[in-house]
Amino acid sequence: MTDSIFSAKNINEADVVVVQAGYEKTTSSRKGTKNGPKAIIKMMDSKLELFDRKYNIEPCSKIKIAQKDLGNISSLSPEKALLKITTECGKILDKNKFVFLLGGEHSVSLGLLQALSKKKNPKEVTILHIDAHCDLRDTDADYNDNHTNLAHSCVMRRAHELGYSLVQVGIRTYFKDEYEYFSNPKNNIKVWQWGNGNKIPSIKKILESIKTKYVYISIDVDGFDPAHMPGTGTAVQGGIEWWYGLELIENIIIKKKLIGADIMEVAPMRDSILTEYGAAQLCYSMISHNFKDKFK
Ligand SMILES: [Mn+2]
Repeated sequence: MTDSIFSAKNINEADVVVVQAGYEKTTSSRKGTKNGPKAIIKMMDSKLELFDRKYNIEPCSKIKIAQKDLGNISSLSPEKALLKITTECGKILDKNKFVFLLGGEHSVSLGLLQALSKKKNPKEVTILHIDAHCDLRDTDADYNDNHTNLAHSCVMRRAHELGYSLVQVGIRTYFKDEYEYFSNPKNNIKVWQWGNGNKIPSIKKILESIKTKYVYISIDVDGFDPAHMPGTGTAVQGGIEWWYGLELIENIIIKKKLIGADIMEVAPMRDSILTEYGAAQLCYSMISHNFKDKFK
């Protein structure tokens, strides 16, 4: 048998479960996020080096990593898909496993965030949200006649309503109502914008803007520059540089307490594996940082 990052035979013996939720219903531009999780898992299983050049070890030999596919859920309504993802993530959390969720459109994140909210008070948790977009719409009615409040563009608004604090990084486009929402001091949302005259913030500054000990990291791959992550639905120029992004994520995981994470909106392209390969690297290195105490 060839070596694999997925070193746990089943969920019961795992430290981490990588959950595939290839849900796609409400995306507005280029389609294909339903194929994201499978493509990322394939990279982790067959293309990524097992060896980590920061820790000089094969992390998967020390961390038991399992994966679970929620199957074809794109035929479900947004409400039913959310219930399914919340329930399935909840079952894994009940076994005291770390859940790493792969989407799918960004609305998928809400399932894990809802499941986690039953284990830990969201008021004690900050979501570090990497994205080109705020995803703070109340509904998608401004661009969708068949509107819903569970669209991918609404996910952080729903998470904020659950009580989570928000620190957004890489933001470079938003709708008027989103601007008004995050600008309202009462909502207490920190938005680190890219472009529009803003200097790239130091990682120290971003860390200081996270006021809680517990953190959840939600990555929309379009937060990164499209040079690094081209395969996504709504790419925007001028995003987060690759090594900066990796260093930011590493620092947050090492200095805070990570309770869950996700990578969303990978929509594989015909002629480039760059996006799913990058997402696989991010996923594996985030798991490694989080469980680095096992390397001693
Ligand atoms: Mn986005």
